[in-house]
Amino acid sequence: MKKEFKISMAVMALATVTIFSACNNSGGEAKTSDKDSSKMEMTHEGGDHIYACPMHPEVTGKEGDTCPKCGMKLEHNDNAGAPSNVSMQFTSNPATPKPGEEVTLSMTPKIKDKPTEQVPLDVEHTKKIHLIVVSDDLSWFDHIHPELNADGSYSVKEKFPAPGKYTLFADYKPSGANHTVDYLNVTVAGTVPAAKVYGADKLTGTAGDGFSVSLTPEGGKFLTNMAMHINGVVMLNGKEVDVTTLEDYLGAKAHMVVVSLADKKYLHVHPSVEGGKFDLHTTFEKPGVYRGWIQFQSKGKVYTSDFVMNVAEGNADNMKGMDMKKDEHAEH
Ligand SMILES: [Cu+2]
Repeated sequence: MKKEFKISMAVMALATVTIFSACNNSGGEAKTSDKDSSKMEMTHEGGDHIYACPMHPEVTGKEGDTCPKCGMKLEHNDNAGAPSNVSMQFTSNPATPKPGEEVTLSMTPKIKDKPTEQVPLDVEHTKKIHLIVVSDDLSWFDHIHPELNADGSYSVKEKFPAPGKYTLFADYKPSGANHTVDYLNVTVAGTVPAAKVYGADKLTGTAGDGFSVSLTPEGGKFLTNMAMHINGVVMLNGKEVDVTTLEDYLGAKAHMVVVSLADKKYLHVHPSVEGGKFDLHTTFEKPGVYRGWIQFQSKGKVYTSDFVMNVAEGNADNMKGMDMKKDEHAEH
């Protein structure tokens, strides 16, 4: 976090300079400790298959294990745990755009200490880079996909609506290495408008054309220190939609991103489908205000619903209640 902060300060101060982001965030999560990675290597040398969480590749284990961070079943993955030495060399042109001005965002994956080497990226969810863009107060969100150019860079055009700082999460996977999220910044010129202030949870988000999505955290509240399950129901004109009837968007029935307001921590939430509803799992590491955006597709059109979640510190008292609910659920 300290490094990211330094980089964002540098971007603000030297917005015209290309910033080589030196920090690698594996899925925005804490780095694998040396102890864990040596354990992983030994397992690999022993000829056993490695199982890793699809969303948190640093979490490895054996077949049948589940990820303590999100509750997903670990999947066979021989690449799991391979450290990513890759980060995005990023430029925006113009470097300090005006509100509403078209900006070209360019990024090139670079291997540390090998600046001339081209870095192939795997296609994930039908794209090589998912770029999530949010305003500093998280009142504005966009999800775009830079496309590969002949020179090995990826670029995409964007228009930022208002002055102020924007955080860009470049979500990608170098071939043979870990899933990576780089945190980039663009500062838009002008007087920054007052930041949006958030109050209570907003768990129903309208999406246009009569669509809305409602979230319900299992156990009734959002807490840290536990794998959260959140139910997501899609409604169309007041009637529940079986989410299996939605079209695939980027190779899945929905995509969800959650970002913390205070430190812009990026959580890619994996929505699985259960009984015609979404079952979203994630882990909140710190208490505070989070915003979420879920995106899905119907009749060729992409819809976005947005949410406000107030996450409390999970402690012995409030988690006890959650466990009871969980047990009830398990007995069904
Ligand atoms: Cu994407």
